[in-house]
Amino acid sequence: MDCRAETCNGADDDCDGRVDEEPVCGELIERRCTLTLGWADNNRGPLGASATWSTCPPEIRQMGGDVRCTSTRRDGAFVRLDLDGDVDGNDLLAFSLRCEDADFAEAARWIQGHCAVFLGHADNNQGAAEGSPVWGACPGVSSSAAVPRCTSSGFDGNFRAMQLAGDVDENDDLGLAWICRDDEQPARAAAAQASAEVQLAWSAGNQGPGDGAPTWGFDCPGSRRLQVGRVSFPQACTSTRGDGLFHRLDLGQDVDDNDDLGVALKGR
Ligand SMILES: [Ca+2]
Ligand SMILES: [Ca+2]
Ligand SMILES: [Ca+2]
Ligand SMILES: [Ca+2]
Repeated sequence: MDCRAETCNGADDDCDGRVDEEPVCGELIERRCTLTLGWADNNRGPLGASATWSTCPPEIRQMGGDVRCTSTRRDGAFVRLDLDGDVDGNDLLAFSLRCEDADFAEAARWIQGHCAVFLGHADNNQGAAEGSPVWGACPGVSSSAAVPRCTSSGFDGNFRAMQLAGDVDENDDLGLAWICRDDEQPARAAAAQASAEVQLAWSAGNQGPGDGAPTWGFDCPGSRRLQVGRVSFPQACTSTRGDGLFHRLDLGQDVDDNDDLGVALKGR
C-alpha cells in the first residue's frame, strides 16, 4: 500500500502503525453523526437504555407534549428544544449519538462505539468545578441516584435518562463533556476527542434562535443578557472544547416552560 497523509477512513494511511491518529475525523463526526437530545416532564421518558426517545431518531424533532426530542442535522448548526411545564425533579434529560457513513463505515462505527457525550446536572451549586475530569459518577457509570447526577450517550447509540433533582433554577448547573476512549488505540481516541465539540446552550424567555442557527447568538462558551425592548433575558452556552473535561453551563434563573435548550455537534 502506498503511504499518504492520514485521513478519517479507519485505515492507517501514513503507515505509522496507528489508525486515524491525527485530528482528521471532525468533518466526518459533524457530517455523519447525529446527536439527539431528549427531554421529558412528569417522569414520562423511557427508563434504562432505549433506542428511541419519543419519535427521535429517526424523526428529527418532536416538540409537543411531555416527551420531546430534537436531533442535530449533520451541518454543525444548533437545533432547539422547547421546554414545557416546570423543570424540576420529575424531568428527564438524555443524549444519544449515532454515526453512519456508507463510504467510511468502519470509521463511523468506531466513532459511535468509542465517543460519547456526558451530561451532568447539579442542584444547589453542587456541580463539579469548571474543567473537572469527573462529574459525580461520570465518566464512570451513569447515575440518577448519586449527587450530582449524570448520564451519557453510552457508546452504543442508545438514550439513558437522567432524572433531574430539586427545582431547576439559578442554583443549578449542567455539565457537558465529549469523551473518546479506546484502550487499544489511544491515539485514535485522543484525535477523535480533539477533532469535534458539542455545544449546549440555554435561553430564557423563548429567546433561543431557530433550528439551523450557526451560533446561539454569541461566542460559545459564553453568556449574555439579550435585551428585547425593556426586558433582558439571560442566555448561556458551553462547549466541550476537545479536552475530554466537564464544562459547566450555569443556569441563570428558574427554568420553566418558556426556556429553550440548544445543542450542536461540530468539527473543530
Ligand atoms: Ca497512521
Ligand atoms: Ca486513516
Ligand atoms: Ca416538571
Ligand atoms: Ca435548584
